[in-house]
Amino acid sequence: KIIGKEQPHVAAMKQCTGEAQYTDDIPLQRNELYGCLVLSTKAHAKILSVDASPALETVLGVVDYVDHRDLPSPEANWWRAPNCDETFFALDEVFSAGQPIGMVLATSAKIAEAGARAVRVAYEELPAIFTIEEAIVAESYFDHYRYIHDGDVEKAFAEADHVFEGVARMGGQEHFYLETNACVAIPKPEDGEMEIWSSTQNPSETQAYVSQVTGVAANKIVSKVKRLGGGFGGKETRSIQLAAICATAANKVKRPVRCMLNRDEDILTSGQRHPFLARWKVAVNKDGKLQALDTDVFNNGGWCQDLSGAVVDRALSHIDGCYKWKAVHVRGRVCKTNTVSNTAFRGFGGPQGMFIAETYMEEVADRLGMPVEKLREINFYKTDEPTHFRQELKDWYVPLMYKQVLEESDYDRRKKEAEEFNKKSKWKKRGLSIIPTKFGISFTALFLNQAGALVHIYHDGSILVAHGGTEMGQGLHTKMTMICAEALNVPLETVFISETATNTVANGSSTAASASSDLNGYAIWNACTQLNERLAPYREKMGPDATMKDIAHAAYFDRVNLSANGFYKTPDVGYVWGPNTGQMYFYFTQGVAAAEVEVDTLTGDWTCRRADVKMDVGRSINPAIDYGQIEGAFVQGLGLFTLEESLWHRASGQIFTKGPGAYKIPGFRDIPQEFNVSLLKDVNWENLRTIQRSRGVGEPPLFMGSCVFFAIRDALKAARKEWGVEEVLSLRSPATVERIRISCADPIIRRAHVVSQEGE
Ligand code: LUZ
Ligand code: MOS
Repeated sequence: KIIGKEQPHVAAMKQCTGEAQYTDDIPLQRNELYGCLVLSTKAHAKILSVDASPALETVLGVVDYVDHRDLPSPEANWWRAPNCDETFFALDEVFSAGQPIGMVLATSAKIAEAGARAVRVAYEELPAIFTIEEAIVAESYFDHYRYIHDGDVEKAFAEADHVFEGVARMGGQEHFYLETNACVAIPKPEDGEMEIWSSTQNPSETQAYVSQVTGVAANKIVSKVKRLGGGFGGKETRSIQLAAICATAANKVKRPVRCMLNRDEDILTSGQRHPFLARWKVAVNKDGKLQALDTDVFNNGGWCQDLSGAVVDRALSHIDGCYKWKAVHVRGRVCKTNTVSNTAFRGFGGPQGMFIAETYMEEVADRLGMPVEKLREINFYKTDEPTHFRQELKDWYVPLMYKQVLEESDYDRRKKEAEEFNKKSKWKKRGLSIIPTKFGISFTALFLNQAGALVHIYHDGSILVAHGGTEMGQGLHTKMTMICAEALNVPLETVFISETATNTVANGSSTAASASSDLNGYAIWNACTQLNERLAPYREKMGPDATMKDIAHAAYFDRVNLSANGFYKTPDVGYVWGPNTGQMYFYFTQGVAAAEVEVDTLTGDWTCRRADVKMDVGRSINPAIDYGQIEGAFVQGLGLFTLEESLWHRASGQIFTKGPGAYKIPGFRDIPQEFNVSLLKDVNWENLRTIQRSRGVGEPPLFMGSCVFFAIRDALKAARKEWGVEEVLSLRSPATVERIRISCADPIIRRAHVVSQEGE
């Protein structure tokens, strides 16, 4: 029995020692050139002229300049189905700073960079907008409008005791994977073949667009990745921009082209998590029972759509939090602005939807004068109750985990202690919060819920597995190796996964949506089932002591096919927007987290004294990996809601926070001082039909980090009470030290007269 064991990440040692190979570690190719992007420096402008001659004529070592004119056709420039509303290379207008215009090719990275700087671009600036608020005023939206409507909303509002309104606002997040986007495009001598190595979550879409920009059919393009140094959604689609540009360049000069973005370039060009704004209206009764929710949700898509529509869709489906409503009407729009194109980021709108939910829960509780912990508890869904998109909650353990976390974290006692502390402490305030989560597992685009695998047994008994998923540190290959080893009943060490490549497994989906263990795991399982059928006669004949080497050897000499192709598609799912029918998600991964913070109200600085996280990940395939995912996601969520803030120069539209100097990701000091993580045990998952009844784990814990934000809000309420401020606190995310300091509302800050310039 291998599945379910704590097993170290198969590449852990290699990654620690530096032995592990990433895209830019591929040895220098013969004749290779290095590329450097020429990027728009304007947020919105007409391009009057681009003059590459200073680069080509004065910088020694510059070989060529590549732009849209080097594509096989004008159509080849347009990408990102189904909207195809963006170009790989800018034409005569740029819509965002950081939009690629061209690429300079040179004999070294340094020379390419000097060459890119020498390219002269003349612009005529046009008006630009950056924020959601500006887009709403200008009615600048993409052509994507979706809603979920369930129950009689008008009636529920008319009959409820109270109607409360508010605005929830949260900022985006830079992915800040350790490995920036990187690519090596290697043209082959014959038939236009090309090999493309790209640090991508999406080798198949990379292949498709490399095929498009080189004008060669997909069967001659091989897209590969061994591992990524982190993706987090940032390489679900955006990596293709660089890959297609490198491929265009390599195709033009018929030489290998390499480019690995530096941190500035990566942040300037690759997009972030979507900022969100929601105008919510809640009908609630005196007893705290939620009645109806009516909300307009907006996200900032940036200059082109990318995945923004799907992101706002997922927010709409998570805006109920974990709470039962009589009636819901929520509407989602994507704002078109002149920022970089925002994209998938771990959670994909789910955390934003649930942040809106917990924001209205907090403010409704304050207005009712009820503890928010109580408001949450009395409104939890019960088992089998349907969500607003009419999916019954099976194997529903949020209420149970809520009780367990309250008990295990000694929540009530610590809450009382914090209140005592706050009475005695004037400038330091403590706060606690407990937050539930449910995260729907499945791509909302039905066709993406499929995966393939290829399993070879060599007749020395060793096994090579290929599947459609990419390894980005999350441990997918570890889990897949375990599944294969158990399915074939062989030792773990005899199973190997080398890389993800489009010539072994075709038509894969991006490694995303927390579904890759489910999807690829079953594809591998299905391939192994076929092999087991073929090997059964040998196993029977040779007895239980026969090794795979013995068995495979015998089968090989009997001319048995020792390779199998497996496939899996998620059953049952298929939601229809509008009529609100069909199943949206295969299941929900669930969790509850509690946190305690202490805030220094004079500086806005704070520390998380303790956090307790419990997740229902079903029967884990590998608890060691899952603990790592939960801890990592929690801290990444903590960063999202409290530390990380992207800032833009208003005049130029350029991102100011281009690196670790200006953009703060969590460090060691930001990890909770006491951090307790546990998995839900001793329940049945009767309805789960995944491998061993495990649940996807990649994204669901991220929202749990928000309990630190809401604990800060709790501490701020104590701080404001000190000064007699009764007004309900509308705290936007991220709760940076500046925002915390301002929200303390003490006489010092009131004298400072801080006025928000953010256009609230
Ligand atoms: N990507 C996507 C995702 O294309 N569709 C989704 O529903 C999704 N969900 C989570 C993360 N990535
Ligand atoms: Mo993702 S946000 O599952 O790439």
